[in-house]
Amino acid sequence: MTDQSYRFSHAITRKPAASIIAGLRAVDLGAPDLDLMLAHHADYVAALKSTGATVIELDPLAAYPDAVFVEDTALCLPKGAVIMRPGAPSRLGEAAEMAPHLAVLYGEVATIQGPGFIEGGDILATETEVLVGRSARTNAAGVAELAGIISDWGYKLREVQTPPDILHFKTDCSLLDGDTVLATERLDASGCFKGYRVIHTAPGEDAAANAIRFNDLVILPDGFPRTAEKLAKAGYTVRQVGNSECAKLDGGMSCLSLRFTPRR
Ligand code: CIR
Repeated sequence: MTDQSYRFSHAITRKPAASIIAGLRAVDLGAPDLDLMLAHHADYVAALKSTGATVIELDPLAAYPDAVFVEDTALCLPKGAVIMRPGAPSRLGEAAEMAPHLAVLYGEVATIQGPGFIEGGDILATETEVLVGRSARTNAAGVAELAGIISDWGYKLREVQTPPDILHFKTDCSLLDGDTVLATERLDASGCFKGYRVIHTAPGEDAAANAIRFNDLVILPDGFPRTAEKLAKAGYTVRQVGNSECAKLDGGMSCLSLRFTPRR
């Protein structure tokens, strides 16, 4: 077991634009407050940087209201990066915006050409496999195209199902270390984590599942004290970051960055 599924030299983030108020959401919980979101975003970037990683902070992209959620635009693996093809029509153009930034670091990048769709939020890369949840944003053709690309790099892809009414697979889970995941009970009940050690989010705290392990930290959205305590008891160093505004747009900790160690 290595630590390459959670030790990263780099992260890429993108500042939210004022157009974020037009971001996609399943349920309207009111407009996000841009100033508060910017403050939370700065805390998030500071947490990433505090681990010693290089964080590339991209400028806001006003033309794409959801562009702050950079995770959905690419999959970054040690052996290569793949530009995604978002299933949300308003987000399709975001992926091409990310390509040059990853090309600088990886040398060259692969691209999902379509006609399928796939978003990074549906992909959990563990030590041994790349789990991809089919969802309203990620279809069979998108998964198949990704499988073809990464199998050439020696990775094994396993297709699973994102639960209905859940935006992305990783809305409900995150990797804590090479073989441990944090997951909601409802996702774990689907059986997709057989063979992994699973820590459940505390009852009533499902939204805590969208966390990230980034180097020595587990970065958790603020407001889920019982899950934070569970993780601390399990030996993880937990950092909580405010997420109230991104949560209005169905976003969590993983959506806000691409995390990787490029090997060229
Ligand atoms: C969307 O619906 O696409 C955005 N409002 C939220 C994207 C969250 N991204 C993620 O979970 N990886």
